[in-house]
Amino acid sequence: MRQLALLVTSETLLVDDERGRIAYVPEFIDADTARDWFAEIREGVDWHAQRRMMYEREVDVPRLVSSFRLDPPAESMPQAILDASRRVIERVGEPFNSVGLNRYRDGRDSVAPHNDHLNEICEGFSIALISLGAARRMSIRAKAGPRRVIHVDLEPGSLFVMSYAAQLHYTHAVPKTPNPVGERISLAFRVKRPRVPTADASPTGIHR
Ligand SMILES: O=C(O)CCC(=O)C(=O)O
Repeated sequence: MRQLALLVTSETLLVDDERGRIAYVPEFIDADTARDWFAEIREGVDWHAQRRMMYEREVDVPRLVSSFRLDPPAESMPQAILDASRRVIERVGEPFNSVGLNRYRDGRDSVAPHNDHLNEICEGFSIALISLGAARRMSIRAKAGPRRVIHVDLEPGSLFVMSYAAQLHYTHAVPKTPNPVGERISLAFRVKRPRVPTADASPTGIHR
């Protein structure tokens, strides 16, 4: 009972109503492990710079990204990500089968306000984020009234969990900051829909 009480008090509920549930768990991973995972993932992952269309112009995505499926995990996946996925699955109790990685090199890197692509994730399941490296601010905004804005500094080793319903009613963002800030890596765990065979499977398939 004592241990359960400690677990419950370590979780801060930022949102918990008919518009969804958003929870923040600082020190989910101890500081030494968070430091080791950051170093291993930074070095061991094949990071990509991406471009995307914005207002009819192609622009850089302001961060590096990568991703892995967990069903089953690729052999090239760093052990740290496997360990992190086990911890998150155990804590949240949901069958996360993919992890998206974001690497923010400095305060100019960011993610704009958005909700997750609901057509890619299984209905009803949460999105869980582990933060490593420098702390960065997450800004959460209700899409409709009553107006609600929440800012939370995502500390290294923390866990941040948003319910599926929260994706319908809130956006989340990691804004740019003019303050000097070190590198940050986030691991975003999702329950993705099963992969469907695409035209890419044909010998002359078109790659997107
Ligand atoms: O880096 C973060 O904590 C947020 C990442 C995010 O919003 C996303 O991957 O969709």
